[in-house]
This record gives sequence, C-alpha cells and structure tokens, in this order.
Amino acid sequence: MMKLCYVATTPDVTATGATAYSGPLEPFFRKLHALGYQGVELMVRNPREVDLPYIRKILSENSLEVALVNTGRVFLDDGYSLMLPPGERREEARQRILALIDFAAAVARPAPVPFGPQINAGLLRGRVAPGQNPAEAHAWVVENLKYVADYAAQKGVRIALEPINRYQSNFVNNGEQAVALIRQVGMSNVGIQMDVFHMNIEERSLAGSFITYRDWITHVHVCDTNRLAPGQGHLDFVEIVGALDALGYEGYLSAELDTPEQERAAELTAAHLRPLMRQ
Ligand code: LER
Ligand code: MN
Repeated sequence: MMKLCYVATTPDVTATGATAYSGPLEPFFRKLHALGYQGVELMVRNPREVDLPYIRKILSENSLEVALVNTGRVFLDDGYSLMLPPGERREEARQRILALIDFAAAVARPAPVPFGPQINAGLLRGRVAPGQNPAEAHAWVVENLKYVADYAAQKGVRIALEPINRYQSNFVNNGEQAVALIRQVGMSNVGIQMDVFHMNIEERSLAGSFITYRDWITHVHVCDTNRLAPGQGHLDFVEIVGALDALGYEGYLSAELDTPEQERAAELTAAHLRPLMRQ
C-alpha cells in the first residue's frame, strides 16, 4: 500500500522559502498524524546540528516514519555537491553526505518498508558551471556518487536520484538521463525519485514514465502544476495515483510544496490524495 508523507525542515535549516514546512516540529507532527499521514520527509542541512533523540521521540509519539532525508539545502545553503572536483571542498562535501547517510540510518528506525532509509540526490548533484567541461563534470558526479553510495550500502541506506527540470538544473533533467547515470554508477542501492513537478515539464507522459522507470523508483514527490497542494492546479491525481497503484508501488507519496501556507497545504493534500489511496 502506498503511504503519504510531507516535507519538513529540521531547525538547522535557517533559510526561508524552502519547499517544505518550517517551524516547530512537534505540533506539526501531531497535525500530520491526525490528518492520516504515515511519515515525514526531513529536509536537513547539517545533521550534526540536529537533536536526533528529540526528533526520534516526537516521531515515535506521533507514529510517523522518516520516508527520506532531503538534501537540497546542502547544495542551496552550503554549496556542497556531488560535482566537486578533487580537493578540500570535495572532501568536506563527501563528509557532509556521509553524515547525512548516518543520520538517515539513525533517524529512520524502524526502517520504512519496502525501501528502507533513503537520502535523495536532487539539487545535491550540482550544476555544470558556465565554461566547465560537461563530460568532466559528469565524471566527477559518477566518481562521487560511487563513493557515497558505497558507504550508504554498508549502512543499509538507499540514494534516490531525482531528475530536476531544466530551469533548476542542467544535469539529469529526466528519467532517461537518471537511468543512464545509475547504470554508469553501477550500485544497486541507487534508484530514482520522481517529482511530478519536474515530470510535468520534462516527461512526455506522467503515467508512461512511472511505467518505464518502475524498477528504479523508490520515492515520489507530489504537488500540483503550480507547486501548490494536489487539487489546486490541473494535474490528474486519479491518473497518477492509479498508475502507481497498478504498478504495485508501495513507497511514499511525499508532498513537497512551494507555499507560505504549509499547514493548510498539508490539510488540502491529505483531503485530495487519501481518498485516492487504498487504505
Ligand atoms: C527541487 O526543486 C526539488 O524538487 C528537491 O526535491 C531537490 O532536492
Ligand atoms: Mn522534489
């Protein structure tokens, strides 16, 4: 059975405007549980600044799993990415990502079924800089992704590579490019996270892409065409949820929304999606 979660930042994320709820976590977790959510996706910048026992306590009190640790702020706020060439910054970036993998393994307990603890590599993979040789940038990503995926495999953590639309990234914009990169990396714990916001821009068909990439998909971000709550734009969630259900997808639908009214959006998301999901 598919499950529903919502993205929330941990307090180490201080920048405003994240595509997530930001604020006191305890009342928000209580609200998510009351609305029928089974999990949360934690958007984390530096896990060393996060009070892990406290987060675990409020998760457990509200029967919530951690579906995935989102790493977008690590790139946006600190500039660390998988595209860095050998050197001091790359070493720092690798250490930060290994810390995020340890955090995912420690916070996602019990591990969510069927995919276990995961971190994503969305914006984290970096952007090819003007004048940079794209083939060289690609090679650094393969090398760094292999390195962190190898560590993640030892910790039982999956990495979900998220295709990002062309207006936010110039590297891996669609499922086809994600699969090609995953094949090059050659690690069985690297899969794909599809985000319907990016898919709506880059893929020919939403349902068709879910079918094509079904063997790789371990997490799905949902929002409507305008990145508001499902139901507030013109995506067909009967088709989206129906397609994933028909494929036997049993992972999370995770609401990643761009709105100042995250609490209201959590209500709207549950009201629109829960009736479409088998309970
Ligand atoms: C960014 O647009 C996004 O979709 C995030 O999930 C990236 O980590
Ligand atoms: Mn996303």
